[in-house]
Amino acid sequence: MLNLRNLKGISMIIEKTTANSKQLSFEEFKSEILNDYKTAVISRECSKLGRREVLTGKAKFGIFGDGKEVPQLAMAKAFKKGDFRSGYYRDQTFMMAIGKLTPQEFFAALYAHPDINAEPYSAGRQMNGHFSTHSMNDDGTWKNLTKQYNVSSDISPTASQMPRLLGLAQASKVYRNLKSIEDYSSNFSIKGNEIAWGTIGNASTSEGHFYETFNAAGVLQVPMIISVWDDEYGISVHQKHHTTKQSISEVLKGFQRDDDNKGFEIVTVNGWDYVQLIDVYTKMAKLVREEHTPALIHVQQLTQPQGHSTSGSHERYKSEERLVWEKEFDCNKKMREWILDFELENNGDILRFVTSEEELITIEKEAKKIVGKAKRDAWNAFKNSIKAELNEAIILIKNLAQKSSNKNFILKIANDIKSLDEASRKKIFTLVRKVLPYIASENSLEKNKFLNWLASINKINQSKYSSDLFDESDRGVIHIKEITPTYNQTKTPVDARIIIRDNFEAIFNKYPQVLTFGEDTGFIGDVNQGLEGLQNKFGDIRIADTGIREATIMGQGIGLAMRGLRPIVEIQYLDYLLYALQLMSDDISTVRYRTLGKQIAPVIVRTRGHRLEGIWHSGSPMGMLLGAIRGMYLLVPRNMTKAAGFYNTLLQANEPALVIECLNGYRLKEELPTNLGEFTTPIGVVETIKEGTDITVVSYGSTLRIVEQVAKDLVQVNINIEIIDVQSLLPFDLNHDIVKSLQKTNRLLIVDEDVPGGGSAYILREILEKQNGYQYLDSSPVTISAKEHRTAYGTDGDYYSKPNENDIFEAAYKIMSESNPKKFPKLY
Ligand SMILES: Cc1ncc(C[n+]2csc(CCOP(=O)(O)OP(=O)(O)O)c2C)c(N)n1
Ligand SMILES: [Mg+2]
Repeated sequence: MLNLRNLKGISMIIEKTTANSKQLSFEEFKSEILNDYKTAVISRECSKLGRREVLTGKAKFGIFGDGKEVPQLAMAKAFKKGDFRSGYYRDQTFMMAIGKLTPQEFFAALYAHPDINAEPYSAGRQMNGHFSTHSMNDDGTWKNLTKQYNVSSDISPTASQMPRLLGLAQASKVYRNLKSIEDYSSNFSIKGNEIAWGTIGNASTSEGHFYETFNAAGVLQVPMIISVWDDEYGISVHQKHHTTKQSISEVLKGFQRDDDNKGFEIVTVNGWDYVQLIDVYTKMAKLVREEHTPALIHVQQLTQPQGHSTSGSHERYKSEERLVWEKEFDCNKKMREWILDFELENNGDILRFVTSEEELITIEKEAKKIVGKAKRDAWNAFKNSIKAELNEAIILIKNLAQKSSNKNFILKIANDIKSLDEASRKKIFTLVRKVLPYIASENSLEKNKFLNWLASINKINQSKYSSDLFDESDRGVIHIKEITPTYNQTKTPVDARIIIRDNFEAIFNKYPQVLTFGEDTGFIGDVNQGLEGLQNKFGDIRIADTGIREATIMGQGIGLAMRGLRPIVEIQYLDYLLYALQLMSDDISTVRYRTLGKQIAPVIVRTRGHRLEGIWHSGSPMGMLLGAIRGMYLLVPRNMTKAAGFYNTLLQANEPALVIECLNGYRLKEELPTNLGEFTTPIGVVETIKEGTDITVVSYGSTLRIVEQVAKDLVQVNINIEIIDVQSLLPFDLNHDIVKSLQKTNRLLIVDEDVPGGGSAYILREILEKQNGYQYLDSSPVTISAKEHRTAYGTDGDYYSKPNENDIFEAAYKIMSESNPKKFPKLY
């Protein structure tokens, strides 16, 4: 038995290390401490060498975890399999401590090695320090996340890891409390015992995302522990410019739970105090895991021995005094001192971790060796993978040169390639492709060989940098077959919102993993009653109200989806999606891409927009969305049956999408289908809703109803338009049906209620450039859009702001008038 005397926290180390509650021998205890120290030293050595690799030009940029090692060792001890981390770029020591980052992987990331086996976080797509683990098997099925450590893929925008953290934590709550999901949950949760661990820098707590997440977590009471790594700076800017009272834990005191109110458990601890850290982390983890109370651990007095990143030096902005203090309070140094000073009395003996400093020096030397070798191995692996391409290129180009009248020019290129000393595909292929003009008019077997090789290597290499934006397998959502709605013989027109509602009811019965939440979503069943009565039927976990906080509503969706649930996130109006758009753009749209398909977040975002009357509640900012959310599908159903069909399609696959219902369509009448929950609207497929011969009119959403009306007026003047509903802006008309219509009509009019050059410009480019539509046009293509400003309020404001029936009629007429002025004399 050990006599622990007054060493607070040590008992916690022992408790953790002896999960089966057997007493830890001093030898085991000692080896754990020394092993931790070794991890800290290896991590530091990686940071130091990493910085050198950047400064000598072998890597582009480096951001490291030096100065944050010791608290991460403590966090790793409390982190269990099944848990999730959502953190930021400082966490390399944590990753090493849980066994998910080797020094070689550290350097592979620094060099941007585009091979998932060498760089398992993003296959070189993200800068170093952006970590992740693999949630998906290669066949698209989920791994058993309860049996592994889980790290949700990091992103660079500071604090953007916070909203997602809320969802990761909420998933435990759902899995613990939702009985109907028990059969489904085995890959994702064991009774909701998993903690979601957040990490964030002190300066980044100034972001709205942080405060919004904090408040929402307090409201929801989810198992979340946020660690703030506080080094008093955010790049060069001192705490006094970031945080009221210069202390985030001080500021957040009102969130502290007490006897009367639930809230947060908030603690502070010094980041160099290994013993205290372990004490705090172990206690907090126990509390949060058992009680689902969120916690904040404010880890203070951390340092940045090498400054913020490789982009600058902290000597420029830190005082001499601060720099001296940072040296003194370096957490690794403090841990080293603690190890050397440690003495424990045991039945009259004095137990120590080391007999002399030499033992630590040996560990430090060994760490240097390990890291040095890892660096060399990572560089060689990276370089060799490219070298093979370089060698192939030289052989092919030399052979080619022998058969070319431009032999000398081509041989010079081969020599230039040979003399490249750095591993860079850019450098190799920039030169390789310069051969092309020299051989353009020549023919030889060697030329064919070269061109074939170039085509195939281009394809392989392009995929290294571009694959996995969407699910490219046959499980992708675009492969879900259309099932048309079926109807009773007796027609039953209903308010269209009934179709949405009854279809959701079918969905909730069919999929136990589906849940929906948003502002006014739960109790009243959304502002348009598309979920009316469903909370009563399915409970307030699956159909829930939230606070007014779009970013964290989206974050809930992301985190829940990453843990196997299928959230339908409701954003009340399209106009307010902007609050959440950053996360759709930075997180949802990139997650599959940035992890090479190893993580997914198949969030379905449900919102409503387009056509009401006013600056807000009538927006249709498609150009903005098209630019921001490549990586999600963007679906614009013209009615509620189509919308319901999209939800049914999306739930059969694992990809994220935004569905925009028409705000003015809920009270219009539609037929109620009988195969609710089953019929599908195919994705990436347009629908011709009226055939015609004179002009192909392409539109989507609410404007279609106006176009359909105008079509009748145009018939009166002998103009017969064909109307195509795009339905799906991303992806766009995969079968190229629009160009088939153009082959018939030879004229194109695009009607869109986005600003000029927004959605309409996108549609035009798809048709003219991608579908080669320009070659079938007899008239100049025309786009009609809204005005450049937002929609003025009221009916007249709408008339003068958005494309109206006269605008559309006159635009169609003008196209015909220009080609046949006799038959269609000018209106104006
Ligand atoms: C939204 C956003 N704004 C700015 C940046 C640029 N940036 C990167 S790190 C950083 C400072 C972060 O400081 P802190 O949160 O204290 O973390 P530390 O680096 O000190 O650990 C800034 C401003 C960013 N990545 N994201
Ligand atoms: Mg900081």
